[in-house]
Amino acid sequence: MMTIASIETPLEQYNRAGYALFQNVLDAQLIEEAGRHVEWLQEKNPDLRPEQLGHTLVSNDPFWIRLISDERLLDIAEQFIGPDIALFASHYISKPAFDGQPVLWHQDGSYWPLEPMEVVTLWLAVDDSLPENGCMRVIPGTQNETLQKMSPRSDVANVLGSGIDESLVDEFKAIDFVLKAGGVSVHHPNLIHGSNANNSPLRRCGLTIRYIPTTTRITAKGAGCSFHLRGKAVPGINEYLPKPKFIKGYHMSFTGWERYI
Ligand SMILES: O=C(O)CCC(=O)C(=O)O
Repeated sequence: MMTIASIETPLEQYNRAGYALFQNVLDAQLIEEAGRHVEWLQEKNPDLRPEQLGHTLVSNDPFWIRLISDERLLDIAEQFIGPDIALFASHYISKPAFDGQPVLWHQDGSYWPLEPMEVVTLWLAVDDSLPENGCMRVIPGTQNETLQKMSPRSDVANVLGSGIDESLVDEFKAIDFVLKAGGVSVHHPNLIHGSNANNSPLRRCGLTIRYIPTTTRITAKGAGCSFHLRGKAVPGINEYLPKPKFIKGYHMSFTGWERYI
């Protein structure tokens, strides 16, 4: 008897396990620019730890908008949230060599003022991301659990300053997201996930990008950086920011900056 192997689509895997992985999404030149962007941001913001580059820095940064608007990333987001897409938030979490802070176990949706909680995260590997340098780890299947309250945590230096009650986390079930630079992972807002400290000689930088369908309302002013990126906006749901204009000598130069003047 012949058996036909069934191959899950990324969406089927996401619905079953809460995540999907895509290798070789962005090309080496754009990833090199993203790596240079992180260094440029660090120079401009010496008071911020490199795990904290995001939020207010995004809206006036043409390269950032160019990167998160890349059609290859939007094509992935569209598989999970449909064709009408906006940005809610984006952060680089760049863990320096030997000194990268952990992200404690958490559920993203517990932090977010979104109604309904329809949102998908794409996590773009700017560096190779491995267990040694603190890659993302997830507990598969926990996307079906309800959102818990996150508790403040200062017993260990960590990126979020908070996390989920660890008695709710079955760490034996954790899997590592191993990605080459240019690869992308996708995860659900209820999925329990985190990452270990980086004590290795290799930087581990990832860019989190939170995409929402244009039917999702951002309910707190100033909570994100909302740009309309693809498809139709829904009148009365969100106000979207205008794309920033490139200013030579002020912004980081990048391939295609001419499209932002
Ligand atoms: O970059 C990391 O280590 C964690 C990322 C994360 O928690 C997220 O994207 O929600």
